[in-house]
Parts: sequence; C-alpha cells; structure tokens
Amino acid sequence: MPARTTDVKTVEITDGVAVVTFNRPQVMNALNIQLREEIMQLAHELDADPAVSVIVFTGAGDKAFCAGADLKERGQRSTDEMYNERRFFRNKWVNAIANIAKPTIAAINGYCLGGGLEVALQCDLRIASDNAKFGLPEVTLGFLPGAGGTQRLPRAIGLQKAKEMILTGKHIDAAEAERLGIVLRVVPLSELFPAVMELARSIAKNPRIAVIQAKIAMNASQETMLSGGIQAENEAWLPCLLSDTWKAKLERFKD
Ligand code: CO8
Repeated sequence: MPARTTDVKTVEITDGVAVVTFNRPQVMNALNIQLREEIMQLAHELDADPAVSVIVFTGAGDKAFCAGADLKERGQRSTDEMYNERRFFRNKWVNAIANIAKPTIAAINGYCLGGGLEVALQCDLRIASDNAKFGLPEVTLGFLPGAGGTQRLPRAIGLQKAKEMILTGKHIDAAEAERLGIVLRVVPLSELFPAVMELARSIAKNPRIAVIQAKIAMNASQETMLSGGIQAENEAWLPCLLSDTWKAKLERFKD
C-alpha cells in the first residue's frame, strides 16, 4: 500500500479517528489533480480500514480549510484538457467523500471556498472555527459550482439562500454559515480540533455497524419519498440485527 502521508496530505489515526489534512498551505490547501486523486484512493482505503471508525477532513495551517480548485494549475489548461479532466473526475470526485460509508466530519479552519466548500458539503458533519469564510465563487470565474455545489448547498440551506450565495459568489462568515445551517457549530480556532475530536470519538465509540446503517438510512431520506425512506430504513435495520452486536449491548439488561 502506498504511503498515506504524502507531500500534499497527511493522515493520522488515533482512537479510531482518521484525520486527513490537505497539506498545501502555500496555496490555501487548493485542490490540484494529485490531491484529488489521492483523496479518492484514500477514501476507499480508510473506509475499508478496520482501525478507522470516523474520518475527519481539515486543512493545514490556520488560514484555510481549502480555497477550492487549484487555479494556478487550472490556468495552464486548454479547453480540451479541462473537458477531458472533467470527464475523468466528475462522477468520481463529486461523490468520493459522500460515498464513504463511515461518518465524515469537516473541521473547517479558515477559507472554505469553491471546491473546498463542495468537499465540506460531502461530509456528514461540519464544524467551523470563528475565522472561517465560506463561498462558492465559481460564477465570478465564469463557471458554476460543478462538484455537487448546486445540488448539495440548496439541500443544506434551501434554494433561495443557495441562489443568493451561488449567483453572487460572495463570501459569508462563520456566524452566518452557522445561522444558515452550513455548519453545525462555530468554535474559536484554538478549540476547533478538540471539539471535532470530541464529536468524532463520541461517534467512534458506538458499534460501527449501527452507525453506518443509520447513516445509510438517513441519507436515503434525502433521495426518496417518505415511503421509500421508511423502506430504506427497514433494509438498513436488518444488517444490525444480523451482526449480533446488539446482543452484547443488551446483556446487562438481562434478568
Ligand atoms: N488556487 C491556487 N492558488 C491559490 C488559491 C487557489 N484556489 N487560493 C489562494 N491561492 C494562493 C494565492 O495565489 C497566493 O499564492 P502566491 O503567494 O503565490 O501569490 C497564496 O495562495 C495566498 O493567497 P492570497 O495571497 O490571495 O491570500 P489572501 O489572504 O489575500 O486571500 C483568498 C485568500 C481569499 C482565499 C484568495 O487567495 C482567493 O480568493 N483565492 C481564490 C479562491 C477561489 O476563487 N477559489 C476557486 C473557487 S472555484 C472552484 O473551486 C471550482 C473551479 C472553478 C473553475 C475555474 C476555472 C478557471
């Protein structure tokens, strides 16, 4: 297996929590092709790794979670290259983190823009530091948010607010992001990592099968009508039953 920590990212695992850090602080942790390819590979590896229950994504330094696509790299591209790159990446990258079965948390420690916000929106939970700034500025560059942003942001905050953010491309601060529901909560920068780790550990201590199946059932609620979601919940329930984990958990309640 190739080394997980590379020149563009670090990976540390403690107490069942994998912390993946985008490590390009000199460019605000912008996503170049190498980083995207490595994250897609890593997503599979960490999902399959028995030592990992929860995965945290964050950015190196205290200025940025991720400032989106690497515009220096993109600036070198021809139209054909952009098109071919997109055909290769689109279906994979747009769901690479969302498809992780285990819970994912974005620890947002500064600018969270464009493709960076689209990464955060793929995560199950988002906690931000008080210096964080959010935005989908793609339209200001002549593009649209094309890595899930036009779909996930309206689902997160409602269509009208998403239209305001996407059509103006303006940044919002952490307090506004919390008010809109983009993030679960905002904490001082120095408390971000402890807060995220506390949340991650409180999930990691629960039986993994139950956590994963509950995530599957809740995700279904965003894709289907209630009747379909109830059916999905039922299907997600069965593997919990068959795992027998619950028997050990109920042992102490036996007469
Ligand atoms: N890509 C590459 N380098 C970047 C990026 C980026 N996304 N963001 C910042 N950097 C670099 C800067 O160029 C600078 O490098 P250098 O020291 O060599 O000049 C370094 O990071 C530090 O940045 P700043 O000096 O600008 O720091 P500030 O604190 O003044 O500003 C900002 C921080 C607000 C984050 C500012 O850097 C900025 O606006 N960056 C661009 C953000 C952005 O628009 N991201 C792209 C969003 S769109 C997207 O992700 C989808 C792709 C859209 C397709 C576009 C095709 C053309």
